[in-house]
Amino acid sequence: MTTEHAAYESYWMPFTANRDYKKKPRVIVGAEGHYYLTDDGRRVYDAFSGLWTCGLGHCHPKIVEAVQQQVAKLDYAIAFQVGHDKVFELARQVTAMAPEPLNKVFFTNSGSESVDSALKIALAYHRARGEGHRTRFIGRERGYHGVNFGGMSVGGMFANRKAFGASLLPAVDHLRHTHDLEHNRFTRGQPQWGVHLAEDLERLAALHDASNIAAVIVEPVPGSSGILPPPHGYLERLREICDQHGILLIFDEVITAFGRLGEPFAAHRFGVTPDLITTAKGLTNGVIPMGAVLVQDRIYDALMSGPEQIIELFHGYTYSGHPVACAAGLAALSIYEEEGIFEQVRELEGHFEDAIHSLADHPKVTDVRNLGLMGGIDLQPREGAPGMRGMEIHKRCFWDEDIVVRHSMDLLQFSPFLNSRPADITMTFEKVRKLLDSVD
Ligand code: PXG
Repeated sequence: MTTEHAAYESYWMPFTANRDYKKKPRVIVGAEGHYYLTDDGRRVYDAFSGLWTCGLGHCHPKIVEAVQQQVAKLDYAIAFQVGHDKVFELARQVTAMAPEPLNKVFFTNSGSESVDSALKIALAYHRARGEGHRTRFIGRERGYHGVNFGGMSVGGMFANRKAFGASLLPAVDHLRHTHDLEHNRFTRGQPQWGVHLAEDLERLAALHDASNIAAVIVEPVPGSSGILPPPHGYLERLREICDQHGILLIFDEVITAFGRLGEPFAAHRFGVTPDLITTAKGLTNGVIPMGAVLVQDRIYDALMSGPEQIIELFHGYTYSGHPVACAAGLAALSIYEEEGIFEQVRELEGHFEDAIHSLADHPKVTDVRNLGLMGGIDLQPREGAPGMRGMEIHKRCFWDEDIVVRHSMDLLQFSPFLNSRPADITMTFEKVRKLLDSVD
């Protein structure tokens, strides 16, 4: 360790085991392409591309340049009742990339804010149409929709619900999740089994009466809770049921948008068009915090009523559409296109699938799942010490193998760069295998 222990004490780290971390901090001081540079002078390969954020690699020269120029030209512009050139251009480009008719976009600063904004837009939409009784939201078990109160309420992560369950939104229910090891263990890509689980929405629509339900929110492929590709036909069926009952369908694409599945949005990959899409992360390649909610025209139009001088949606953030974030976003979008990033992902997907499933035979591995460039490996938890095996692999990857591998308890998660070198994907899983062999 190159710095004094006391230097780490002031910072309360997010989603981190603070006391354990501060005993031996893992500190990054720079980044270059597919590598982090550590405070002890090592180059560490980033097998999680940030936190699903930096699919184009770190410090991409075009984004760096765009941000540098923008911050010197317009550092901030008042966001309410005044606009600036870059935000209109980014809105135009991001909606052009989205499926029709999602032609309107509301900007936020994170995935959590995108989710809470989308829920509020759903309520406002129904109210504007005279259906103010539609106040209930349906999420899904094992869903992750960020950490704000709306997102936590519709989310289905038990740790969040354990800590904050008593203070969540009241009118929320959850679909069953689609993960079933008995039927789907070691599935490559989307499972064949499980389309019938979409019928759970019919059950909840009957229970609560569909006319009280504002929206259903799901991640097309749940990420944080384990990379759970949807069964074939499942999202299509959710769409049908929502249409039958006038319920809005929200896809939370904070992870899946901007190429993770080889398409601009998961909606394209699955051929299912939601009413709203929430995004963040890849929108700016993680360079400047930014999120977005894309909505269908009819949702925006429904709210454009009443006196023209009155604010239609009482919602917004000081930093909505921040000019420097917009510059990063515009640069990122141009790279997705110019460098043929989505095609690269489609070409890499098969290699990634083979590489991650090469660990399926390991005795400490209980399941492997993948879709696009998203992958998860469940490890057999150590007897009486859940999460410890995953934590040890993460630490040993960082210290001994010069690679960042993300873990959540005993789940190892993989989010390779969208422009990965195939050899680096192979290397990632060779290193993980080596450590699986050597850890207890
Ligand atoms: N929705 C989804 C689907 C997400 O994955 C959020 C909302 C919240 O975004 P913000 O920007 O508020 O963090 C997320 C975030 C992991 C991991 O290890 C996943 C996220 C964040 C950090 C780690 O899978 N997703």
